[in-house]
Amino acid sequence: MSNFFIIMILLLGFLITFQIAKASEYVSVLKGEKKAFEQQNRVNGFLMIAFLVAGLIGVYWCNELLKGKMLGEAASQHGQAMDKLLYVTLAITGIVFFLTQILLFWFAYRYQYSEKRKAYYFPHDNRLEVVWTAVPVITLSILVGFGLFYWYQITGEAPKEALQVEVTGKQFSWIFRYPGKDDVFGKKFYKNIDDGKNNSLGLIWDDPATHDDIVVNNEMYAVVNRPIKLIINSRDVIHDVGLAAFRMKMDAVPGTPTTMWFTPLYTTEEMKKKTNNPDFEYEISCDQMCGRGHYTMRGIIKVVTPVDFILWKAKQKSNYALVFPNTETMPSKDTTKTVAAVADKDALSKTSLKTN
Ligand SMILES: [Cu+2]
Repeated sequence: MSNFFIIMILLLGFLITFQIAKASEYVSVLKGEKKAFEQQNRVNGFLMIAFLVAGLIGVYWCNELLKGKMLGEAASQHGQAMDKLLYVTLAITGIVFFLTQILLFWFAYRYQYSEKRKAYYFPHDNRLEVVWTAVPVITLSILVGFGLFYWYQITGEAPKEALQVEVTGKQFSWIFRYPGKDDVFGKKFYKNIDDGKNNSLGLIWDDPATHDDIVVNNEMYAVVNRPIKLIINSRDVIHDVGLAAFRMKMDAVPGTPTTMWFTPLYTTEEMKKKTNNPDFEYEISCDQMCGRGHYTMRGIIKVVTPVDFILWKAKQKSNYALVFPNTETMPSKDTTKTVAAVADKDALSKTSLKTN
């Protein structure tokens, strides 16, 4: 029904515009072509200025409306660098925007038709062409260059001391895995995934390196001022790890692990004070429409002090210990490496091969 009304309104609008155009045509016949043409020119000139002023007021209004509603200060080193880049880009494009828009509409008004003026014939100038091509090319190349520099940094090699966390998206939640004391992620295989048997990642229990792996749902722990490297996977469809407060974002693609690393600058507690919001939490959102429950894919990242992190980790039981409560859980480091070397690379997930 509402579609019908929309179509009717559009049709009516079209008819009205058509009738007005027709009426103004009759008026011009009555008044004489020349006079009508001059009047139309004046009206158009005035409309140009009106549009410019209304547009600039609109820009100011939007700015006032959204002031303070933007994300707060970036909470990672990379995020702060990227914010700076964004502000520089906004400043440059902003200046160009105001200059070109004001000139565009002002010229259209100022140089409207006049009997007393003859247009200066100016068809082409090579120097001008070079200038207005080269200046944007150089400016944009510099901006894109900086963007690429930061991109390669966050997707590149993480510092040695980085905390490694495997993030797996699934419909519709996040699974986080920490390597245990051996600092090695045990092998996994997607056909082993069995939520009923408490093996949401498909860990291979024959690989001793899996025995101390800690698997937690929807709440991840990170250490303040320590780089953290995320190894990102998906169990089903494409998801996207969105970390707005850290200005980070990376697709979670089934079968193709992606990585990114960053350094959190403030603990969750510090952010609560900074933002004046006692309920503040670092959020991990799914930034890729992934199905019916997409909006529920909200995870939490707790950024804590190194001591709190050790305490938290000590309290966690390994996934293996949850599945086999009566078995010894700590494999020695040597066995882990042997198994990793012998493992069949095709059948096993490549993620687990990435140790450091
Ligand atoms: Cu998702």
